[in-house]
Parts: sequence; C-alpha cells; structure tokens
Amino acid sequence: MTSTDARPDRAAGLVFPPGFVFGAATAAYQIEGAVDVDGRGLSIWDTFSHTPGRTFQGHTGDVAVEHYTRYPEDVALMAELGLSAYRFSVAWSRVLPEGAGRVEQRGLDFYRRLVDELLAAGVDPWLTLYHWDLPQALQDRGGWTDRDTAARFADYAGTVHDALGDRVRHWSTLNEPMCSALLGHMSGQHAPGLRDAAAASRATHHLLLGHGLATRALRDRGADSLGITLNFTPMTPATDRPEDVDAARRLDGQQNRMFLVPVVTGAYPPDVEADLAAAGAPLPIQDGDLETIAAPLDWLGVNYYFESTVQVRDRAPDDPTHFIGGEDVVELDPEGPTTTMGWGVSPGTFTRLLGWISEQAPGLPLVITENGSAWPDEVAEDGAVHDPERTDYLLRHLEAVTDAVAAGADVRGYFAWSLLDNYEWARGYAQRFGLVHVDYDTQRRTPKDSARVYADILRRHREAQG
Ligand code: IFM
Repeated sequence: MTSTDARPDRAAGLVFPPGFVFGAATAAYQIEGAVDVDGRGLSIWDTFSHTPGRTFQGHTGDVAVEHYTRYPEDVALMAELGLSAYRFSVAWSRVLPEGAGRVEQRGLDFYRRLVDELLAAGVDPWLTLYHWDLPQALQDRGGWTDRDTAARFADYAGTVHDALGDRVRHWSTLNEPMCSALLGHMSGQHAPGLRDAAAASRATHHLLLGHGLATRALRDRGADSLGITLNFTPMTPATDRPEDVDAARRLDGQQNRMFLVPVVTGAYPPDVEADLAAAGAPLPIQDGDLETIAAPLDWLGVNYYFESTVQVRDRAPDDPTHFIGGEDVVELDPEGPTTTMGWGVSPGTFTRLLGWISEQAPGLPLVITENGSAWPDEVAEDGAVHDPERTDYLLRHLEAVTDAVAAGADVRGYFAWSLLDNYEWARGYAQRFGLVHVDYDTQRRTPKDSARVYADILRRHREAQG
C-alpha cells in the first residue's frame, strides 16, 4: 500500500474532543508586505532585514505574500479548507507608528476589515498582539531591555482591544517570548540582533512583565479568552555524563521553564535564576512583578516543532548560542530525516511534552498554536503541490495530540503553521511551511496535498459533531 493510499485511513482514525478548534496560523511581518502604506511605522524587523548579512540572501518582508491586499483571497481559502479558526498577529507599528502615543486608524482599519472578512466567512479570529515586530521607535529607547516597554505594550494591547474587542474573542499577548529574548538579544539571529547576556535577561523579564500588564489591561476590558503562546523544545542529554545532564537542565531551563513556570506559578525556577546570575545576567525583578506575570489565563498556547539533544562541547566561534551561559553546549544534529530547517521529526516527544505541560499547569487548557514543517515544495506538472513529508508530519503530530488527550491532557485546539508559505525570518523565503504554496513571482496560491488532507480531517470532525 502506498502512503497516498494510507492517508484516508489515518485521517479516519483521528478523533478529537467535541468543540475542538482547527485552524492555521500566520504572523504579520511574515505575510503582510505593504510595509510603507497607511502610516505604518518601522519595526525592528524592517531594520534587521535591511541590514546586510542578517538574513538569507538579504531577504526582507517588504513584499512577503501581499496579504495586506490579498486578505480576501486568503480568507476565502481558509473557508474552502473548512478552518474554524485563524490565528494572526497585529503589527504594533501599524497601530502605533511610534510605538506609543499617536494611534494610526488606517492600521486598525486593516485589522477591522480582516476580522470582518473572517467572521463573514465563519472563521473565528484568534489575535496575537506581539509576534516579534517591536516598533523601531521603542527599540531606539532600549526596546525590551527597557522596563518601560512593558508598560507601552499594555497600552498598545488596550488600544487594539478598544478597536477590535467587540468582534475578536480570543487574545494572545506574546508569541514565543523565548525567541524575542534569546534569539534577539543573545545569539543575535533575530531582531534586534544583539549578543549580550545581560540584555537577553532583561528582555526576558520585561517581555513577561509586558505579558502580565497586557493581560490585566485586556481583563479590565472584559476579555474572557486570554492566553500566551510559548515555544517548547524538549532537551535530552546526549550521554549520561553529569556535564551533559546538567547542560540539558540548563537549556531546558531557559528554553521551556523560564517562560512557562513564572506565568503559571508566579516564580522563576530557582536553578534558572541562579544560572543567569552566575552568568552575570540576573533577572531584573522588582517587587510585585511576579504577581503581575502570573495573572490568571484561560488557555496556554503551545508551539512545538522538534526536540533537541545536547552535549557539552566546544562551539564553533561563528555559532553563537541562544542560551545565557550556554557557550559550552552544542545542540546535536538530529538523527533520521530532517526538514529543510534541519529539524528532526519527533511526534512521540510532542505527546510527552503535552503531558509534562499539563502537570506544570494543572487546570489550564492547552491550545496547539503552532506546529508544522518546511519541505522543498514545488508546483508539479499536474499543477498540484505534492508534499507527502508535510502530510506525514501533520498526521503524525495530530495523532500525537490525540494520544496526549487520551492520556488526560486538556487540549482544545490545533493551528497548523502555517496557512501560507511566507517569510521565515532570517531564513527568508527559502523555507516553505505553508499548507498553501505561494509562487513568489506571481503571488499565486495553490493548496498543497497536505491542505487537502487537513481539510478532510476537519470535515470528518465537523460531521462527527453533527
Ligand atoms: O515561522 C516561525 C513563526 O514565526 C514562529 N514559530 C516558529 C515558526 C517556524 O520557524
């Protein structure tokens, strides 16, 4: 039996709880383009992507996939695929071009139009306030290393809710603050491109503080479906040598626990606080911050792609670590097939991760806000995009979710990353994560085979609900 023949059976075996939400996700800078229209201010990603040497072949998000003008076509695609929800982010610098103060109504109007289009198509909007694109004006005042940015983020959250709160129910504060803090300030692989442990530690705390303050601002306005989106990479030691076991503890601390634990318990893990202090980069905690950070949530967004195996070893000098004090640790190349990102495929780890998160955050529903894979997709002679690897990845990870649910995890939804091929940050347009292929010369959209399989799973789920 070929894998194509096997697909319908695998899809039929996937049974999800009643009310389970199925969607796809994107982020503003990765898809919108139109960076200089309707009064949009610059963001740190405009600056970073236009700095020579920072991104693959100098790629920028200037054009991206022109979602800013093509959103009606994209919403129609979502409806065609039967998505019940769409997760997108708002570009802060469209709404507040200087990051604070003057509100640009034309920027808000774009999101009003988008949301109205979604609602008319029967697709529930899930809005993320911050997916890495800090207004450059705030970066010029210190960005996330400056405590004031947390307060500005809460003001921005209130402004967006005042404009869209009547029609958007589901709100996420931050997407993957680990990447903003550590890839942005420690390894410098993301905007703003710093390599400074103290800055990374300060950014970590101020992002989390911003999350807490924004949560309060949204609650004050009546929001009742609020979450934060964290990215998890389980860390396994390569050997049972004590130094490798400790390396896995350290990286797990900063990748996974440093963000989850304060949000759900109101305290940083003591070992992580100690590691950062020992590296000369203590967290700049002030009285009351942790209580703010632990503001109650309605759900936790979980992003999962791959697992990592780590070992104490010399790093190449041109390979900066994401982790504070992690200069002596290497993440090994995965065994087995990898995606074009070089990431391995580990659905079983996903099931175990969801169990672990459920233990850390008892009573908090989980929503898979991102999961997906990049492959070398092309439009075939028959006009279709055959992506058996992505289809297999999707099916295996959906199976992993059902396994986690069967084991007791309270998972309420799944958003595939991504709806469309798009701008993969420093990796540019070379990485295709979409369920829908985009020809970057013509902007033509073509649903891949994986999109059809996903649509089939969603249709079965709807029919099972009656
Ligand atoms: O494209 C990114 C997204 O912006 C955040 N999560 C991971 C994805 C794939 O790298």
